[in-house]
Amino acid sequence: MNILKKLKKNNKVNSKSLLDDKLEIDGLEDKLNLKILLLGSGESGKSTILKQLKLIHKIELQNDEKEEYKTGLKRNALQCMNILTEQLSSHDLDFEQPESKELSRLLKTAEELSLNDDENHFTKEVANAIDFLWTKEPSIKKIWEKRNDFWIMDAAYYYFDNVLRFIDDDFELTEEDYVMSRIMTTGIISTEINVPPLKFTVIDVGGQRNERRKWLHCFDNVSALLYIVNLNGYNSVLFEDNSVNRMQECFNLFKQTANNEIFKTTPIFLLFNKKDLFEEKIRTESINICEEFSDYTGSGELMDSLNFIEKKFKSALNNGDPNRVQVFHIAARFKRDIKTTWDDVVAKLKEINKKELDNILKELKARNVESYSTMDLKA
Ligand SMILES: Nc1nc2c(ncn2[C@@H]2O[C@H](COP(=O)(O)OP(=O)(O)O)[C@@H](O)[C@H]2O)c(=O)[nH]1
Ligand SMILES: [Mg+2]
Repeated sequence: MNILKKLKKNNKVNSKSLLDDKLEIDGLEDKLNLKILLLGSGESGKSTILKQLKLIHKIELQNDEKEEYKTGLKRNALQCMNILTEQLSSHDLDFEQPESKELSRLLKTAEELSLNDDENHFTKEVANAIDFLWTKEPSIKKIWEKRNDFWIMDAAYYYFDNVLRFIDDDFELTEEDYVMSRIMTTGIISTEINVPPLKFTVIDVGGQRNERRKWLHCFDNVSALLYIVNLNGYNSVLFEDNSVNRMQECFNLFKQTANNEIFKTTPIFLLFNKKDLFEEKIRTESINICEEFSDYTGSGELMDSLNFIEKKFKSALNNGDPNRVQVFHIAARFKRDIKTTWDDVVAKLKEINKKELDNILKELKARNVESYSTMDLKA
């Protein structure tokens, strides 16, 4: 063999082994990436949890996203007030202030126009009308008290309380506005969160009935399931179907999802959300109003009610080891609740996967991958 041929051959071998090495390292790094699914019916709080995770991990909002959430808040306020005024007649109520009827027409027109084009129909007059109806129209107060009979967003009060701020010329989106703004999720949204040496891919999905057939596409290789329950739903109704109780829907969906064969050994974190609203609501209405909890005869106090609900959900699991379920009671609107829950989820996943993850780190170190040289699972 002449010298040139020999050199070529050696080069080929070297670049091939380099490529193999790179592929192996990529493969090992992939195994440090854990996929987490956020599941639950619509409005349980999946996207709110993701927003809080982004805030905790300092994933900055782009300017166009900020604008989207600002527009979202205005749409939320307008839609919610129109729902309240529409509900008056079916509850034998009528406006009591002379100007209210005209103001409610203005709001209807603004919403209709905003469905048809992208123009800003949320004017100062619109915001003032919402504020007037919310603070000065007695029939709106009365219908608000009956809000569990029909569908309305859980955070409607927030949009009304803050509506005048939304039309300030220098309106800046606060952290709380971002968390409370409701934009319905469609499709599958994947977000990377770095917790070195691990990387988490957190998947958020649309929760409404028509969105759920898309869920199957992300059921493979799941490291943990975060199932979110809207506690406040025990006496309210679904967006998709006003005749279905929100908690019942959420319970049935949990039964169906968590018992799926594919999740037989998957750790499940059961997050009972909107504890703030629940705490307030159970003072006047027992959880036994929900059919699934009709056998509840306890004291009606917070912990007693929560324990009962927790037991019901756990007993719905007839697949795999029930001890793989961890329960949390949270209000996702508060960052501290998500911070402690997330820390616990990460710690638990490290513990469960410790042996495998330690081995991968060892292999990466053995290959002299510098970024892992000082890392271990505890870091
Ligand atoms: N009061 C209160 N509202 C919450 C809480 N968590 C979420 N929300 C509100 O519930 C609504 C639906 O939440 P979202 O995360 O969009 O639900 P998803 O459909 O499961 O993604 C939003 O308006 C949130 O601001 C909570 O802990 N307390
Ligand atoms: Mg969502």
